[in-house]
Amino acid sequence: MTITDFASKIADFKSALIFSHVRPDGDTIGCAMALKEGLRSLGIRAETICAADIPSKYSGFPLAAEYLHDAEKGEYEAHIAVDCSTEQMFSNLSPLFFSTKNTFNLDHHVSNTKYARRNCVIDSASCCENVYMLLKELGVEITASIANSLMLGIVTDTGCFAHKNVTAATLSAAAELLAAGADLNHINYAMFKAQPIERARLFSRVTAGMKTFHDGQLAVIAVRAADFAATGATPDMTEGFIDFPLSVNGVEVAVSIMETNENTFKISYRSKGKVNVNQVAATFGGGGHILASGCMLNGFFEDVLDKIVFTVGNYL
Ligand SMILES: [Mn+2]
Repeated sequence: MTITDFASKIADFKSALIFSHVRPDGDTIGCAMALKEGLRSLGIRAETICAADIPSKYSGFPLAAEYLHDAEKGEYEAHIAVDCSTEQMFSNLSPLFFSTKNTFNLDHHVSNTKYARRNCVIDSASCCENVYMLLKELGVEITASIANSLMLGIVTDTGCFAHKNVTAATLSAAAELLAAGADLNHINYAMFKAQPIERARLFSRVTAGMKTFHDGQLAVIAVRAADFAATGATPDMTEGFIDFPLSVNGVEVAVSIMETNENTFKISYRSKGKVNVNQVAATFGGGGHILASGCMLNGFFEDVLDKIVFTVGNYL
C-alpha cells in the first residue's frame, strides 16, 4: 500500500509497539527511534522492542537504551515492523508481533515477504527514508532528535553515501535532515571510525597475516582463536575486516576465515564483480548474494584454506 494509506491506518491507533530485527543495525534502530518519537509527539503511546541486545556502538543515541526485551510493559493496539524483510527477523518475538490483528510492515527490501496485515515496501536506500516519508505524512514535526535518528539509518545503510544504492532522493532526504539538525559528522565518526583498542589490535594482527593467491586475485585473512585471546577482542568486532583485503588493487575475491570453535570456521566471501561468490559458497552448502556470501567449514585450518583457494580458483 502507499505511504499515504499506511499513515492514515496507523493514525487510527492510540498505542504502538515498534519492532526492530535481530542483529540490529543502524537502519532498524534509527527507524524505530524516530518513529517512536514521532508517534509520541502525536499523543500515541509508543515503545520499541528487539529480540537482541542493541550493540554498544549505538550508546550515543539515548533512545537506543530504551528498547524493551519482552512484552511486560503492557499491550499495544498496533505492532509496526521497521526494516524487517521477513518474519524470521523477529526471532523469538514473532509470536508477539502476530498477537494483534493490527500488524504493520514498513520496509525497503524488495524481497520483503509482506507478512503483515498492512505492508508498505518502498525501494529506498534505507528504511529510514521511508520512515521519514511516513512521519511527514503523519504531520510530525521533524525535531533535531528525530532527524538524527533518521540520519543514522541513511548513513549506515549507504556506507556514508558511498554505496551504489544512493539515489538523488537519498541525498535530498539527508539534506533536509541535516538542515533539521542531524549531526552527520558525529554519526559518521561513531559508526565508521571509532573503535575499541581490542578491535584495533585484532585488525592489525589479522591484516598483517593477509595472504594472496592466484596472482593476487584472491586475498585471505584469518581470525583464529589465538588472535581473540591475545587481543581481548570479540567476534562481533570483526565486522568490516573483509573490506580491507577486498580493497587491494588486483584482488577480485576476498575471504575471511574466522575460527568459531576448534576445527570449525565461519567463512565470508566478498567479490568485486568478476566472480559470483554465491556459487562459491554454495559449493560448501552456504549461500548469499553475487558479491557477498558465506558458509561454515570444518577441519584443520590448513585443509580449510586449501579447499577455499582451490575452489575460488575455479571461478577466477
Ligand atoms: Mn535497512
